[in-house]
Amino acid sequence: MPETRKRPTRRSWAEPWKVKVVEPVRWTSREQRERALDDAGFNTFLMRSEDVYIDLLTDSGTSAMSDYQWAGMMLGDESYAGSRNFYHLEAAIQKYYGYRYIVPTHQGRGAEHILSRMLIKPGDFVPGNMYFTTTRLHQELAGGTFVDVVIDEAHDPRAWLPFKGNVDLNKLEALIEKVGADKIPYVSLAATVNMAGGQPVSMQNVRELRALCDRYGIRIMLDATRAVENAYFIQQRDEDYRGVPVAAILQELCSYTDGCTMSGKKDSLVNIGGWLALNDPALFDEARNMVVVYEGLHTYGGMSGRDMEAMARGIEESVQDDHIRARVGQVEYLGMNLLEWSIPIVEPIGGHAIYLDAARFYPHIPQDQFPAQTLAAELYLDSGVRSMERGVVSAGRDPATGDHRYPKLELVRLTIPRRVYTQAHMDVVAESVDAVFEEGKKTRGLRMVYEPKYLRFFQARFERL
Ligand code: PM9
Repeated sequence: MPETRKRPTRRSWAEPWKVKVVEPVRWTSREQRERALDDAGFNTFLMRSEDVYIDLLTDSGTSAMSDYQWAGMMLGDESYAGSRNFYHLEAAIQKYYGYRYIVPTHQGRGAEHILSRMLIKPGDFVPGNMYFTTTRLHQELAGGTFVDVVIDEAHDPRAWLPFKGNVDLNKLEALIEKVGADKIPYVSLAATVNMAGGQPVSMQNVRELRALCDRYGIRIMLDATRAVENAYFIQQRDEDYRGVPVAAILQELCSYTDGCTMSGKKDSLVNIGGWLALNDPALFDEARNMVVVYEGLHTYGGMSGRDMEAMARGIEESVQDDHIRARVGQVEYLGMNLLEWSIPIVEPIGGHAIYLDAARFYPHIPQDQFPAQTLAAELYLDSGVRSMERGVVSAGRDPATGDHRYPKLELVRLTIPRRVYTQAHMDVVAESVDAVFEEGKKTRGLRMVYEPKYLRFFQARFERL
């Protein structure tokens, strides 16, 4: 062996699975993409997936299921009432999340709807660590007003904090003192915080939040959609949790809360499904009654038996340390590539997505000409990569004034589905983002030509200025 032989300086990790089934994706020409974007009114939600090459619109319902989950699909008990798969799902949630009572729903917003209708009265205030689109809308439809109590740094894409999703307890206490605890049905705690870039909350923060809420007799309802990813960040970033299994961290995190809403389409590795979990038997009774009105019987809540089985098995897989490490690791891989090329992204890198800072891509485009919507369109035109606007369009209008809400963050989300794409796909994405960044100054903004009443980002249409 030559003495000068060069050796790698790193030891790489790899995904804890191998591919058994593949789904072809289609490369398109620039002309095809221009036509597709035009037909979709410059809104990536209105595109046909056939026209997309690499789909980073969302990690919601887009995961690849394992052979163990697919095997479970064959064991679906499609009885109207009392399906055995419901009991498996209930047991998995009780075991890994630790809540006592489970109400299944068709997806996360079904659970948000029931929770909001049950607990929020007109005139109430719902504090939370940054808004999420569907969550806030259900709070508003129930007559509540969402109040942002996340730490200030969460609104700054450049602030580097290990737990940038934390609740600002001073802001929360000031709100309680101002409006009174009886006007606050619960604190809406997200882990991780999607709109801030997939940023986690620390265990210490949640513990202190519990103590504060106990002093005032206020409930904490967790949005557990990506709580496993949050638990992983706690393991990685908090000395006290080094070496503690993610499953144990998740249990502890949930133990400080009174219940959760859940979109199983994310952490739980399924294409559809969700739940509402509660510890209070009286609330459970009410939710169980309500679910039959809006979702389905309390032992299916809008899901088929096979979907519930896949979710029960997905939950078990989702809390495995090697799974979650590879999942977040892939997001990190893409983000590190972009940072190396000085592309402006939200830092630190979050759990489920890379967020491009559209404000720094296009400093010449004012926010009412939709820089992030523009960037998502340009990225698609360059390479067929589909992403999602998370800026002024997503923020919607203030129900009181009717004006656009102008969020501090004007972002485009490159959301990585779980167990779907390879490192090579991530390389293609990074190179396309770089090409679009280079073209920055030449890019023009958009005008909105159609705006639906609710959650406008899903269906609004735009034209180039
Ligand atoms: N999140 C996402 O792409 C899908 C719909 S919005 C584009 O990020 C949180 C934190 C979510 C979430 C959905 C829901 C609603 C609640 N909380 O989509 O109804 O990220 O299952 O969940 C989406 P469902």
